[in-house]
Amino acid sequence: MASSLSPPKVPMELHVANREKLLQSIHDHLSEASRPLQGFVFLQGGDEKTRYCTDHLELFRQESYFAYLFGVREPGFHGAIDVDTGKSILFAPRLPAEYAVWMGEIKPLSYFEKEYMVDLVFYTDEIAKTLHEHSSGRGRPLLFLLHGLNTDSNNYSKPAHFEGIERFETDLTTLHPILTECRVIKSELEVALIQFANDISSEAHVEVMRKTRGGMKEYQLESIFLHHTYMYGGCRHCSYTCICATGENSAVLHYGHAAAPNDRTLQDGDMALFDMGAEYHFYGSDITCSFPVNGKFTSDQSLIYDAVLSAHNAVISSMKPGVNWVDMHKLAEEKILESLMKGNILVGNVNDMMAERVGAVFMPHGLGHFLGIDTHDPGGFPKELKRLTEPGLKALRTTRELKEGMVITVEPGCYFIDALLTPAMEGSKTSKFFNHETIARFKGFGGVRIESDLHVTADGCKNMTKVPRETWEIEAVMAGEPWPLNKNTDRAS
Ligand SMILES: [Mn+2]
Repeated sequence: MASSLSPPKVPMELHVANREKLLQSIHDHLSEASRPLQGFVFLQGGDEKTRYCTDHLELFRQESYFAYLFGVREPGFHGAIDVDTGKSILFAPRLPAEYAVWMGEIKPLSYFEKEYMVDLVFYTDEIAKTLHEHSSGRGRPLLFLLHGLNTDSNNYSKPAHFEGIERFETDLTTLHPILTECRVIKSELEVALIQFANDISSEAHVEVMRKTRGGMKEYQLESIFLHHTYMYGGCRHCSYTCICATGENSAVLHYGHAAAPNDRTLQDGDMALFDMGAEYHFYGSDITCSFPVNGKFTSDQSLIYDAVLSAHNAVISSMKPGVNWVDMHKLAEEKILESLMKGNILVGNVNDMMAERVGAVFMPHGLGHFLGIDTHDPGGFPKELKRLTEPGLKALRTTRELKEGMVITVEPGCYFIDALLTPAMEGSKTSKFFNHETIARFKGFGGVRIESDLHVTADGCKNMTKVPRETWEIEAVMAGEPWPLNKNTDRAS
């Protein structure tokens, strides 16, 4: 199948607006602290890397905070925003004449000024001089540098460095929390890019579903996804490494890495769990579809799938500004536990199970995370919020209340992971909840995850992901029905 989509024009106004938003937030912060509205926000873009000791250049992807503010695709840049005047300045690397021989045209500074809609462009060897000349205050100019913790990776962003920085005052604490918070609430232009990444990725997921057959290799489905999103969406990058897990691999949460490279042969009767999302102009998508490899759900597969779908749908129906994400995680757990009770996998009382954290045995990961320029977009834990410590809840990437303009994934899952099931089934407080006989049937089942990307609106949320979700929709699409389904086959309408 070809595609109904084509890559949209990228509006650089998006980054102008991002800079204006940051400037306003910094002004508010400085005014509140009775500090002068002076100095420069100063960031260093990413640098190109070679493969180990070789001259093989790895494909460059811009650092995310720099991408947010400037949208610059090329490596080796620095960028400044004058806090006083709001003027934006880019610093481009001065390329050697040889560059034109091997890499192509050396673009003039005026090109970057126009392309990235900034006020001024200089070379990176002119940073100190330029900032001194444009500084409005007396004494050494102040630089607001980016330094702070990424609460998902536990890594720190590296503050900018350049020759002559010792002739400036530096502030390492103000910028990071403010800029991170700017990224949490998406503008309409940002949402449009995330929507395109969702549209092309949704279409690619459907294409993968249609082509899945027993006997294929997992990487062949990965390849179909990559081809579709690149061929028709111009998406050169994915938001993350594709997880193409089938059979018991679907219980390996981050399957697909170099040591587990999507290389299993699909068997008739397997469940597939495909977690794949394309990125378009830095903005990503994060989508998981689970379905039977042979296109027909068995009753056990429907039982687990519908348990997860009921959690997915219940959360989406409850989401709106003011709702706390921990409550949404618990709602998802409750729905899954209720379904597993109905399916005779668990016995007892859901509240008692919740108190013993039985939900985390089946869903050890968090319900979802912010999505934007990073798959795990930052801002989940502003400094007043702490991570929780209980099983399952401790894996949450945010415990915040929802706000209008957030984009967050909803990705409940139910997995049969021996490393979690065995101790829970043997534990003195939890053993009684498990129907040991029924559970034996699910050994090697793997797991199900259903993941959509949600945009929080003024009074609810909008699902940006458009893939078949009901079991009958999946079966129809895998049997060759068009997607979206025709009205007469769409039982929901
Ligand atoms: Mn995700």
